[in-house]
Amino acid sequence: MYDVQHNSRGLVSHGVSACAGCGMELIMRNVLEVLGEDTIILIPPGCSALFSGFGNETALKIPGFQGNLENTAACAAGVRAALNAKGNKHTTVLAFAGDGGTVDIGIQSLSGVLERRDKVLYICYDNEAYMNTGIQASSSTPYFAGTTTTPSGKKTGRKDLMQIAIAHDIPYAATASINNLNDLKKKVQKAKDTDGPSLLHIHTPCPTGWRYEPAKTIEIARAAVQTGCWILYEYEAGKVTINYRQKELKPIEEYIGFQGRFGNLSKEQKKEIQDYVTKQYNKYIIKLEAMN
Ligand SMILES: Cc1ncc(C[n+]2csc(CCOP(=O)(O)OP(=O)(O)O)c2C)c(N)n1
Ligand code: SF4
Ligand SMILES: [Mg+2]
Repeated sequence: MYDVQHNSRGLVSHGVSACAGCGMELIMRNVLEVLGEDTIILIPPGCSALFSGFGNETALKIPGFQGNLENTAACAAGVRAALNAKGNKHTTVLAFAGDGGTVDIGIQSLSGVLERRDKVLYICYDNEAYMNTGIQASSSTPYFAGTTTTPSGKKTGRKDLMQIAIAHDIPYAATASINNLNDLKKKVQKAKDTDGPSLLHIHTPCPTGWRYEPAKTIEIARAAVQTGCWILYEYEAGKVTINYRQKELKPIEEYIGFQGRFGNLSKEQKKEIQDYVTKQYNKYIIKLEAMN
């Protein structure tokens, strides 16, 4: 039998056709390293389908199924129900979906899983657009980001997936970043051990869609946290913990300055985005603190 514990290549084979510097590939490798081989994965269309593969080829050494963009969570719930019927409580059922497949097209099936308390680990890797079909904006695309459907920058902010999940009062939900893999892995373990639905919302830099040098993926992820564009926190048994606080936010330029998707902004627009992010960040921290 394949011994993952003693094989550093883990449960994902090499030669996956993700772009160089893909944040999502790093997430997949690290998540499966924590979950281990007693896992069944559900993947919708999107860049993560590069792992489920095509025909009889797959990059994953665990069982899985590729469903539709709108029903990843429902498919996961079905697998869970089948396992439960067989008395299997130990296998982790993992839904691994992009932002488009989560906050837009699959939001209703996700809500159903959260409401029914199905024991499913749902991960949304958020690369902030529909990348696999040509970088169209999703409702997770941030304010002012350029995509093929928002060429002069998106005119609205992003949907708040975490607060939508928390509104269902699920046992565990957390944000994470590939800038801090230890924190990410701890959260994966907690989610795995949760008795009921759990959700991880992971910020996922994408060199192709965000238009930056592939070698800068981790730097960009770090800058998102340090500039207040991504907040690391968790909701556990009704209590909120903010996992990281930047004493003083870094200027937004240190995040958006590297990325072509913000490359057309004027000086005034950059000032506007700075004011927007600072205000949103401060408001959000107050809101999180008030939740306890
Ligand atoms: C209902 C439906 N609408 C549109 C598509 C076409 N489609 C396939 S993958 C994809 C992009 C999904 O974006 P996201 O979930 O953010 O994943 P990413 O590609 O960014 O990894 C789209 C729009 C589809 N498969 N099903
Ligand atoms: S488009 Fe982005 S998310 Fe998709 S494989 Fe390339 S880098 Fe990864
Ligand atoms: Mg996406």
